[in-house]
Amino acid sequence: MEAAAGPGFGAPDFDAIVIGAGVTGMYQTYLLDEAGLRVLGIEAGADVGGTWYWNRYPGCRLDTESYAYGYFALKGIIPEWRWSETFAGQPEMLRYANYAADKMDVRRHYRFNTRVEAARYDDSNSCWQVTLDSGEIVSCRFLISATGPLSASRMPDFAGLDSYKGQSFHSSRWPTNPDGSVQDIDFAGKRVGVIGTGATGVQIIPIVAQSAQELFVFQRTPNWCTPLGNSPLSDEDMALIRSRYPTILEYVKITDTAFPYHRDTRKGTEVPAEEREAFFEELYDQPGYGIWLSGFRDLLLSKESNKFLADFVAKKIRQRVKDPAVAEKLIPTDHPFGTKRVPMETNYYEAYNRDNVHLVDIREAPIQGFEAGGIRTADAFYDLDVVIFATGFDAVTGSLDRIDIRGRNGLRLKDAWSEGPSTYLGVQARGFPNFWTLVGPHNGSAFCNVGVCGGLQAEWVLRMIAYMQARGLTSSEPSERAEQRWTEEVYRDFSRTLLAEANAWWVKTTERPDGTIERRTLVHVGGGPEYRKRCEQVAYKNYEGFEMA
Ligand code: N01
Repeated sequence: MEAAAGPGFGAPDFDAIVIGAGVTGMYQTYLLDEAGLRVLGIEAGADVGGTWYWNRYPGCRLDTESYAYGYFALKGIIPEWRWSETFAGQPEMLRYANYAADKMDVRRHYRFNTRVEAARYDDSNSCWQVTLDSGEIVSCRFLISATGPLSASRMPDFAGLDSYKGQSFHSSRWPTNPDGSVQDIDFAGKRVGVIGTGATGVQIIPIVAQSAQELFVFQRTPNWCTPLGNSPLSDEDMALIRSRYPTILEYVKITDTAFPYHRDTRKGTEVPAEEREAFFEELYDQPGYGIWLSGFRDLLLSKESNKFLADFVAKKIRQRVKDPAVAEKLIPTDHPFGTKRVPMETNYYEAYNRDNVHLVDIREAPIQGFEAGGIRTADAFYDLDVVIFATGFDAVTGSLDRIDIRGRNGLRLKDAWSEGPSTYLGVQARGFPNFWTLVGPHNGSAFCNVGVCGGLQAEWVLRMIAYMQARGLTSSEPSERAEQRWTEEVYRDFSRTLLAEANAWWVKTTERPDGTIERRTLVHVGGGPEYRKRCEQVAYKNYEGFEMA
């Protein structure tokens, strides 16, 4: 269908603009094109891949079972892919993303090396005017962000950083060669610092430890980490996986996070101690997220049940780390197990048994700043050749905040969400008509296996747009009431769980003037199936809660 022109404004340049060429954005672009819309994709990187394009640090890999991620069954785009490992490494993931782009033939819709700087909604014709960093302005009716929940890197503003003479960079901006290929930094003979011990740091540290002369890990908060258990996949394994794809897809659609695990039906508090331990041992030995996602059903609801598992994992850390003082520093004391993302590790704890690896507790002796030769903490100076910032991301809203998005009457999205996001179903916000956020704030696809949940969401958004087009509707935004109810529900669901006790990346933490900490979730934690059920109910009821005109 042709997008209608408004007064004083010709037909928009495009029906839809999709921001981002990661796994979700590419798929949305493909679906829109298939449906006959004129679609433009904008991507800051030089090519497709999103997360897998930007994160090229050593050790970077998927921690979802490869075969349960992405386009494996969505529209049957690439069932033929031959995964080499249970948890594929970043180079393979990037090849996979490129192969998917070829199969969907989406590159022709994209402008690469291009950033969206601003987007302004024009109420007079229900269109968006999108300003690119080239200065060009392109217009569209439907604006869809697929900017990723973990794409806006967070670089701490340490004093003296500019004066540091060594090499330093964020983990998601690994240095590249002039031809764009990733630099294979040789750490041999080098004194290396890694700041941050989240999922990224935990992947980098054991790899760099193998070759660095000295590795200093600057840890502010330890995390509960459990073994990834990666292994190669044989031809027989792959044949079996392929034959099971339909089942795998149906299964991940019904699990809370679209990972191939479901919770044990028992409560941890009801199971005798010996049986509990045996169960934990079994989970700990399994590859992947089982220990987090197949554990007792009250893991994230009961402090008592949670402590059983936390104590078990603490015991494992003490067994694996030889120096008891180091082991104690690696055991979290500030958050229950699984209330922050559990980093999946391969020889992470063993890295601390090496003579060249040193744990620096910057909670005890904070970093005071950088000097020409390295990092000064409250009690020592660390002479460093390279510093890797594994300091995470300005998550979920960060990538949107970096674009000047203005809705009706010039309302700035960043201002509208200054106290935390307010949305309906996590896909649209009042005052910002025709703007969809895929895998965005308060959206059930962000706390999920994004490869699957982002794809399912793109399909839902396509149906909503098709619904509008079939009826000649040119604008859609949530009603005040629908948005308020959804937002309250998201916060309420979150506050009922132990997740409300941790400063995970999916939480916006604000310190109030009286010193109390307020934690507001940035994601919907009610589970994928419940989320999609709600989205389908809304769709069935003619997009109830959206005001369409
Ligand atoms: O980031 P994080 P990440 N001074 O925010 C520390 C996904 N992912 O990049 O906890 C000193 O978890 C910070 O300390 P603290 C996955 O969803 C997936 O590691 O704030 N330290 C923390 O230790 C993951 O959860 C894979 O006290 C500072 C670390 O930096 C998400 O990305 C692999 C600091 C940041 O940890 C983010 O993980 C990797 C400062 N000023 C990532 N600021 C897969 O396997 C921050 N820190 C698919």
